[in-house]
Amino acid sequence: MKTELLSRIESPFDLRTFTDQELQQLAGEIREALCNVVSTRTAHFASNLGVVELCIALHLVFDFTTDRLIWDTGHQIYPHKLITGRFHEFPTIRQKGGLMGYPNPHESPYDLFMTGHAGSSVSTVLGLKAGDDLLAQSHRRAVAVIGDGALPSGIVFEAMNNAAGLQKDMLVILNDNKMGICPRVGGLARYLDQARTAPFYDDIKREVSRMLNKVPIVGDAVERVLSQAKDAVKASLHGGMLFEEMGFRYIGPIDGHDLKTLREYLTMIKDVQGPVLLHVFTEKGHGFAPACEDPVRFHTPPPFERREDEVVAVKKSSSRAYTDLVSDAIYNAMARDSRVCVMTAAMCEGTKLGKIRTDFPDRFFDTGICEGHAVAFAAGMAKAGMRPVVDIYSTFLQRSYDQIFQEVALQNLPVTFCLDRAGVVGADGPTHHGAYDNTWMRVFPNMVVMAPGDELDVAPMLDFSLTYPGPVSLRYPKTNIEVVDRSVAPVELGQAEVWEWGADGMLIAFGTLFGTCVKAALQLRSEGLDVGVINARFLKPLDADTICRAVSEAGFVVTVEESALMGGFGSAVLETANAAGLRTDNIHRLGVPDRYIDHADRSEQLAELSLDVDGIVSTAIRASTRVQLARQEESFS
Ligand SMILES: Cc1ncc(C[n+]2csc(CCOP(=O)(O)OP(=O)(O)O)c2C)c(N)n1
Repeated sequence: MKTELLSRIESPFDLRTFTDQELQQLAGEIREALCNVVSTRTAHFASNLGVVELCIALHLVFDFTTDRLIWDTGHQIYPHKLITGRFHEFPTIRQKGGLMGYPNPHESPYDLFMTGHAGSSVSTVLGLKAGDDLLAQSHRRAVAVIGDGALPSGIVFEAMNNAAGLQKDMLVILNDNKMGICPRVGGLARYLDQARTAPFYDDIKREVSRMLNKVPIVGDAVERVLSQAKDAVKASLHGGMLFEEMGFRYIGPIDGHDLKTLREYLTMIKDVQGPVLLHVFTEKGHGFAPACEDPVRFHTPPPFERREDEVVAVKKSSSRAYTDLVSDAIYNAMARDSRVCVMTAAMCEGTKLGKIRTDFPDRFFDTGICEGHAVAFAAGMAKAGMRPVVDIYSTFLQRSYDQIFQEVALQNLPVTFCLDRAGVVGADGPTHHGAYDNTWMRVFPNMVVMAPGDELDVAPMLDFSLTYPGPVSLRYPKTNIEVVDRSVAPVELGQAEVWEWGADGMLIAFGTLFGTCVKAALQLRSEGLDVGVINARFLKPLDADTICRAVSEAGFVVTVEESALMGGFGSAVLETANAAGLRTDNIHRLGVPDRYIDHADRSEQLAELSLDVDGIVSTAIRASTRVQLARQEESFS
């Protein structure tokens, strides 16, 4: 791989020694480095290809050892990592012990926040600026780069409103590539589309660049350029100058792949007072034709083989995941019942709702990256008599916690929450684990909380949720489906399913680790311990009879969940046993402890948490040993 310049960069200051031609070469080398690594593993790709020039220009014009830079979401951070001293580690990205696929302050002072959720950059940059001002650090400039997909998030407008009110000196760069993961949707999308087509823009660009080239770009001249640009933009956007009206100075749009223009504009506006929005047009996948042609697929492609600028093969997986089953179950429910509709928050691809979008366009709703709105919107639909399914990753649903509480649970409305990626998620790491929903869902009165034990539970649970007269949360992890050999009991509210009883111990699984528990029980039996397994199915209402029987009759109980231990399923078992007056010292809980779990393969993470067969077996053996020692002590005394 040709990375002559890239390999010489130790800090972004090295860029300043490069000629214009070398900077162009550097952009090519960064794309080459991205292609080489991303082709070997699933990782963010097209978004990174699209910000190469913008990233170089930012580091040339600003000094981010003192100035502040936040890449919204953080999935487009790879070029930034490459030029902030992490080129040599880059091949380790998203692997256990290697670089994270998102900004990580533990890796570099150039990464300020560990993020992976969209929309918060403008708020944090405003906070940095306000803090710096109060701490006599006003010289520190503040920059947020936000995509047009993240822009409609409510929090962005909260922050812009606040920034305009405070009139803080800060720069928001709108990286407009017409895409979220899928093509952008909604009214703001249409608004931005107008800027692409407005013929008048060419004139503004010509005029602004003429002035930039002609006049010394300081003081009054800058003001003149900016106000002319503003008037021109106002006219071209049919009087709807959203950003200007909100109190931001709007500049652009400019070509985000033209390094010279980017540098000129950034240099011109970096010391402009008050909040400024620079509108930059980029192309998702720029510089790698297959990614430009299919940016949806190349947002996070599976490993692929390439020859030069061509993809010759993409590694395909034939296995089906829980996501596939849930999407099929929703599809079937929609086919049966015209009241069933589905909401996604810009994650149609990830939640595999594409066929539903095509076949039921009037009952498929993509709200954009607006989880809070999606939930309140579903509440309205439920109140109107529909049966909405909110299909959102567990981690992103956190954004809508208050709407789950007030608009849904408090009103006892029949909304089904499908929590995808609930559990550990592998290479995305701490920002993306769906590790907390057991805890936060179960605390709301009216909420039913359930999880399928295996493939056979999925459709019956989804169907159950659509007949239940209140809110239901259904969680499932990012993994391939599994079937546990058994005669399946029907899904009934608050009923667990007993695989087999065991006198020495019982493993109680909430979720798809049921199969792992069965394997562990079989291994324990082969080692002489009589261990049984329960597929809990419901965390709320918990099957108190079955759980209490296990706690009182078996020597020990191990609860197994892919979620935070604090307040989760195991806690519910402890609470139930305690309320029934049972002893609880024989209950052992496996799950996610009170710390963040680093990125790694999902299987590595499960092993680290003792949520694999070995971990469950050794926990059970330790529990059994304790029981035996206690019995011996009792017999001696
Ligand atoms: C709160 C939240 N919801 C959903 C996602 C999943 N997600 C990751 S990137 C992305 C698209 C972002 O689009 P945009 O901001 O335009 O950036 P681009 O990839 O186009 O550069 C989405 C929906 C997320 N990271 N955070």
